Amino acid sequence: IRDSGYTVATGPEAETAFYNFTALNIPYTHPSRLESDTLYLDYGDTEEEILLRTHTSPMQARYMEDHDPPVYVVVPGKVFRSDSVDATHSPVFHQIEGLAVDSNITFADLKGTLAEFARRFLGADTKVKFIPHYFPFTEPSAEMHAFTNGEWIELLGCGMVNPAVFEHVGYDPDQLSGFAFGMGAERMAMVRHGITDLRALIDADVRVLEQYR
Ligand code: 2U9
Repeated sequence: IRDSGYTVATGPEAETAFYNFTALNIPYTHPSRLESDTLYLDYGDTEEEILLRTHTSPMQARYMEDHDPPVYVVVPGKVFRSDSVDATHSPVFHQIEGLAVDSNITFADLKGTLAEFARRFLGADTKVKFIPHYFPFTEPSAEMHAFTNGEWIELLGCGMVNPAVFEHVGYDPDQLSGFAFGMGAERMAMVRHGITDLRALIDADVRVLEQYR
């Protein structure tokens, strides 16, 4: 992406349970694997059952299988959740996720990269803070919050890639480390432009769309 050194990769919206869940250290008993929380196209109780991806992360797993490290990749795309539409939720939305894997990646690289992203996205004087969180695919994990327009807001999730994920894609966790991050594209647009209802982005009212360049 422009001068950052990351390549952009895209992948399938219909995924297998292996890439959407298992490869990302989300076990069979995890609540998000239940039929009710995920939209299955071919429900089969196997790693090969087909579902609409709930995040773009399966593509980073595919990317690591197909490319030797180092990896610096960003994956944008459509994702699906069993949610009803309201001002801040949608069953279909977009994520932008990133992954950096190399021989000596540390949490300092994560902080520097994502702080620079916040400064470019929201303005040079933007402050950020990292708050501990939990994701199965990263350890440790955090939320990054940004101070903008006089208030702290949650911008994205991030963390150091869980060694269990490296095992699943055939990378050696003793030789490699990495960081990953994920954000909701609609949410980022809402934060940047002060949009309070996500539905403004999909109603296709030109009076709304004409306000944003
Ligand atoms: C691999 C390894 C690790 C991707 C990550 C997040 C944190 C995250 C959510 C934010 C709001 C998605 O849009 S949202 O609903 N995402 O917080 N995502 S780390 O970590 C990965 C991905 C792929 C192989």
